Amino acid sequence: MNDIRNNWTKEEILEVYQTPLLELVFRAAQLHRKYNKSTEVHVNSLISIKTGGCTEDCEYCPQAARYSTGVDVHKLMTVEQVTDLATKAKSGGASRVCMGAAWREVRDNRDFDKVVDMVSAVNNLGMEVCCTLGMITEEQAKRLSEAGLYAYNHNLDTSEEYYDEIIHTRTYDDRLKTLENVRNANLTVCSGGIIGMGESVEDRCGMLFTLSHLKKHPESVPINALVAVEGTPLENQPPVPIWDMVRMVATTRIVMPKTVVRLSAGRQQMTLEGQALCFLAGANSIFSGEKLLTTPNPEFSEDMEMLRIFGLQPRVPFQDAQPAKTEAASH
Ligand code: SAM
Ligand code: DTB
Ligand code: SF4
Repeated sequence: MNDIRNNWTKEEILEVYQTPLLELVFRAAQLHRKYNKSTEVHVNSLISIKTGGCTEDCEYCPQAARYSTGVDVHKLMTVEQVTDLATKAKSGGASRVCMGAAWREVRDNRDFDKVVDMVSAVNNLGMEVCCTLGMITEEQAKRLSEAGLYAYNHNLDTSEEYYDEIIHTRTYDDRLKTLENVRNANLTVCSGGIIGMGESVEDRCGMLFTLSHLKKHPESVPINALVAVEGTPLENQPPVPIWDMVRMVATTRIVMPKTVVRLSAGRQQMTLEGQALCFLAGANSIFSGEKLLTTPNPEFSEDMEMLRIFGLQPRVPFQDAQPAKTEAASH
């Protein structure tokens, strides 16, 4: 049977998720080796270019203005601040920088002009650049693409059915529209979600169902374990068991064999052994560096040591890029 499919049923995905654990890991590992260079890991670094004070109501998020989480609000960074941080990330071993802003959506204003400048500056360092700025129009996405943007992240977060329980200020269709705009601008699509928000196993599989039914699978799928931040409505959620993370990673790998599966938020709470199982199950990307957007994360040196122990190598940037976007890398 063809492994790359856009016609998975919800029942099939659930059956995969519920396969006995080690069988599931083995099957995912086989597909991972068939479609990807299994010794390589994409190392990405997050820069929170605009932090906190967000108008939106996403129950997991420490940056929503309506929750008191103690996050320091910062206006948009300068291009210099971003290039400095990106340069440090590059020397730490990162090949991609993901710039995140606590915005509902992109607006055509001076702040956006500045983000466009940040994108070209980081692209000129020879790094892949990703942005996550909330909802975006096709025209805005094209502008970023022309400045050298490589990927745009916009998560579905959860299933269509569970979505309204968590996010109250924009709809699932809004999210899908943004993903369509990103695709139409010829950017690569990064979209995944969070587990541990009280959703059912069916919801986790439902999210993978929607992602796998997009016209083209996202090039990368971040799987976040909820970081339960004090002050958010989800502060008392119990930690995600490592077995759930392994199952989610393996199921994502099987449903979308070629996609880059990113072990995203929640690694600070995971053991090395737990992460090793996730890599075996097909994870091939991480966020590295002491902070995610606002919460702690393993430092570059710790992660490089982890990869060394596992016999994995950080991947060099731009291997799958279009020629136009590789210029900076070849200089
Ligand atoms: N404001 C933009 C947006 O919402 O699209 C971009 C930044 S937002 C923080 C990016 C993603 O981070 C969210 O969609 C969510 O999946 C993830 N995220 C936010 N808070 C999280 C948390 N506490 N634990 C795990 N993931 C989280
Ligand atoms: C993604 O899926 N996870 C990252 C990135 N994309 C933007 C963000 C995780 C944020 C975790 C909570 C925080 O540090 O604020
Ligand atoms: Fe704002 Fe994004 Fe956080 Fe939602 S997830 S509150 S849009 S920063």
